[in-house]
Amino acid sequence: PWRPRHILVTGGAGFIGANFVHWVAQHHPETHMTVLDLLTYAGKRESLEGVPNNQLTFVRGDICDAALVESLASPTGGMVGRGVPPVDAIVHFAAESHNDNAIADATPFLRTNVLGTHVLLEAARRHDLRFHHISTDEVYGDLPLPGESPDPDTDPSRATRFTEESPYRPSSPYAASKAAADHLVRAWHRTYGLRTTISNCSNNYGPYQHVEKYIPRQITNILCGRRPRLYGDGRAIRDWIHVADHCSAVWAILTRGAIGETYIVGADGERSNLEVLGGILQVMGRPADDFEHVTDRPGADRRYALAATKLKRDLQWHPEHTDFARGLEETIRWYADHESWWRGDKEGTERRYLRQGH
Ligand code: NAD
Ligand code: TDX
Repeated sequence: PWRPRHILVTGGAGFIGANFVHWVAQHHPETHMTVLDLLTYAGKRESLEGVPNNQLTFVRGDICDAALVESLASPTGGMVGRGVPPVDAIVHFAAESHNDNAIADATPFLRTNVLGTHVLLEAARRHDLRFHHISTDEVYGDLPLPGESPDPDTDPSRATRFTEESPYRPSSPYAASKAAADHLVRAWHRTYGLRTTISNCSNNYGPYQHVEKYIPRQITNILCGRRPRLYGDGRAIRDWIHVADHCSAVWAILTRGAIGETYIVGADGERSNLEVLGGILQVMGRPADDFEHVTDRPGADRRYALAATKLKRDLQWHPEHTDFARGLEETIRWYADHESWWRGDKEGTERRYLRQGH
């Protein structure tokens, strides 16, 4: 089977990107990686500590910088020639990723998620690189909660879980920017024959996730002596997957996926926000009602649920970290043990939330 010899990993200092770089280092030590990351508020060089130096080149820079991207993607650019083979694939994680930030100001989301994806696609086209695009289930909009009437513009005949055939109907500015990027990738395959694949994954959890996201925010609130903050009624459902399972799925699709195809990535992890919070409070020895109710996002998505049937059937991928209680406990322990990793982000993040009423 085909194996990439040198991957350009965009956003490799972010949550999922860093987990992917560690995963590849562990499972495929023969593959070189160049990480291109702007180190925005969401990225940290430290998250890549422990990856062998001879397997990793780190470049701080912007995916919207066409000259820089060209220099890294070209067969004579970057580290190439110093014992490193030319880049043969781009795995594209870089994005503005947080819904609350997009609701406050979508400008950086359109720039990075849409224009940045275009810059990378053009470089991949010039050099005929394999291109894997990381996307989200949020492009499909949401599903009604069981027993709750669907909102008026929802088609009640829709399937009960998202599949690769679900229509695009993003509800939020972030989701709309990711949907736009997905459409560019599909068009570059159809029009120019670029060798692309797309994965649309559900909510990830695990180590190195920014404290603005739901699970790390609640864990670090408790570690700081603050109460967790639950949006709205807490009945919204997310389909949780451990980040390590997302990483193995990306590798399966990159190396064995059919060109031009989209794969849904999910691990049958549907849980309400209230249930997840209950688990965190229990593990951390707090009373079950020790949290605040705060205002929900405008237009908040109610339920995500994914059927990863195609990925399992065609590529024989299976999630391994399916014991959510255990994964949550390990994640709580990781944040307790890595306070220096997140402490510097906590105050600023909570100040931002206070301004947004969350
Ligand atoms: P993250 O916010 O933790 O990391 C994003 C990384 O991209 C950061 O390191 C940041 O510095 C970098 N970056 C941002 N703008 C950049 C630019 N212009 N140039 C170069 N680098 C830039 O995000 P994440 O949660 O790791 O998500 C990674 C990808 O996975 C995103 O494309 C996201 O849409 C997708 N995704 C995330 C989830 C999830 O649950 N977190 C689920 C499905 C899909
Ligand atoms: O403090 C909080 N309290 C709360 O109840 C926060 C930050 C969130 N929530 C709720 C909102 C959502 O229903 O928890 C749920 C999850 O929120 P986020 O962690 O912000 O994730 P979500 O909006 O579902 O998006 C995530 O999954 C899909 C990632 O951030 C996206 O990048 C990915 O595409």
